[in-house]
Amino acid sequence: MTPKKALTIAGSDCSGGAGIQADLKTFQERDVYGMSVLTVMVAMKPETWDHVVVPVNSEMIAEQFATIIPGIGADAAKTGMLPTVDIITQVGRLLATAGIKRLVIDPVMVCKGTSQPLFPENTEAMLKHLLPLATVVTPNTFEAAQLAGMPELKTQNDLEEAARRIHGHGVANVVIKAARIFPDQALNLLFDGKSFTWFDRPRLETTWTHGAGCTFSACITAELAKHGDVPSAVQTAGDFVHAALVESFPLNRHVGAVYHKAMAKLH
Ligand code: PXL
Repeated sequence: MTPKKALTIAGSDCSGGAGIQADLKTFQERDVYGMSVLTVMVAMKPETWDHVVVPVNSEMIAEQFATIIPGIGADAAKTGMLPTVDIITQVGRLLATAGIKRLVIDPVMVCKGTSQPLFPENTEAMLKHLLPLATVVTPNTFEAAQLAGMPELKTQNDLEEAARRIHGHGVANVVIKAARIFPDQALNLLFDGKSFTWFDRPRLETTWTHGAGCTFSACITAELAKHGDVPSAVQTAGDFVHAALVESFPLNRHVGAVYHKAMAKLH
């Protein structure tokens, strides 16, 4: 049987935990055929884990995209790290005419292990060029606050207000990941413009969380590629990341990654 196909438009995390590496591993685990458009390369200094970030040039982004749309076709797509306003704008224009029915925007603004947010003007560009096209947007609480124009999200009411504001930018479904702001719970909030659905899991005490966000949005993308509905995709992605976090492991003294194979091993 021909598998469903999913595309990630994202950066390379050469450490293997996040970025396109996480996305392709997750697509494989969820039984969809994975394809990629690389937007940026990220390397890390071994002593400090400071990130070195080199964007891919726009001609090559366009060539990769054309390979897939119209060259192959995709049942669903996601975006991850888009390093500049120009690249966000370009990817938005490419997606606007691509006719991809199921699109997940992961508004990556910061890498775990570094506190350096990507540029604030990127937030504006994402709101303008990407959110109106999206089936689902998956910010964490920091990203949600930026997108919503709120200083900080601390309560469930704050999260609902942020979801309402983000939904106002034209995205069909907002999923806010609140893994860190409540003491015992990892909550995900889904807002479809009408109702709020809360997904409640016990919070895991691990510092090896690298790749959790990319893996979550990739799993939603894979489930949508298989024509799953949005609430089921969010549920499966939460289960997938929870399992991957239970078996997360250190890569070195700076960082540890989620284990993408964990859910498959449970069955
Ligand atoms: O985890 C966010 C992230 C996304 N994409 C790439 C990254 C990182 C963090 O390191 O390198 C390519």
